[in-house]
Amino acid sequence: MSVAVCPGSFDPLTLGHVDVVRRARTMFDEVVVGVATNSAKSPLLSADERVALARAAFAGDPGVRVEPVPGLLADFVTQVGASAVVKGLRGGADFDGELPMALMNRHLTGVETVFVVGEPALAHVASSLVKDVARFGGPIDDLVPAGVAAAVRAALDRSVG
Ligand code: COD
Repeated sequence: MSVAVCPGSFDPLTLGHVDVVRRARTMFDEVVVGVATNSAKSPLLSADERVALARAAFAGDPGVRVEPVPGLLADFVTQVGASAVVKGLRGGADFDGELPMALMNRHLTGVETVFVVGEPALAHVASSLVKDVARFGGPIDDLVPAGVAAAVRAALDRSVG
């Protein structure tokens, strides 16, 4: 059985992420969505919230499961028996950021990274922009799976709180 890991910080999960995971699932028998820590970012949502929201979003997708990544992604990929990491690209800037990570993950464990081109209609959808729109009271419900917008608003309320 072919297994791939789709990792991200998913802070929050967006429809862009969902699109990438579903495209990965067309190529692999099982996709493990790995909710990881990006040490360059300070998350708004807790790891538990990000895992719970992703589990709800993919509850109806056979062959997709969601797990926390406790440490190094390369170790997690080995632990779940995946043959590849799948990442999504919106454009050249994404590739520039992803290339060093792909090379480092291959250096660490030999795992290959496969890039999929995301849906162009979602190319503007980024977690950082979604949080920024929500922070200033804009609508984000059509950019994220059900339940995510409310969780983002609640976390923003807590953070100013
Ligand atoms: N269309 C297409 N792709 C998209 C879209 C969209 N609209 N939105 C997001 N994506 C893609 C991104 O390009 C990325 O590939 C993926 O979705 C996840 O995005 P984010 O922003 O949720 O996640 P990142 O980039 O913060 O994830 C970085 C990791 C958490 C994966 C990385 O830091 C990591 O592996 N951390 C674990 C510790 C580790 O191993 N560190 C060393 C890494 S070499």
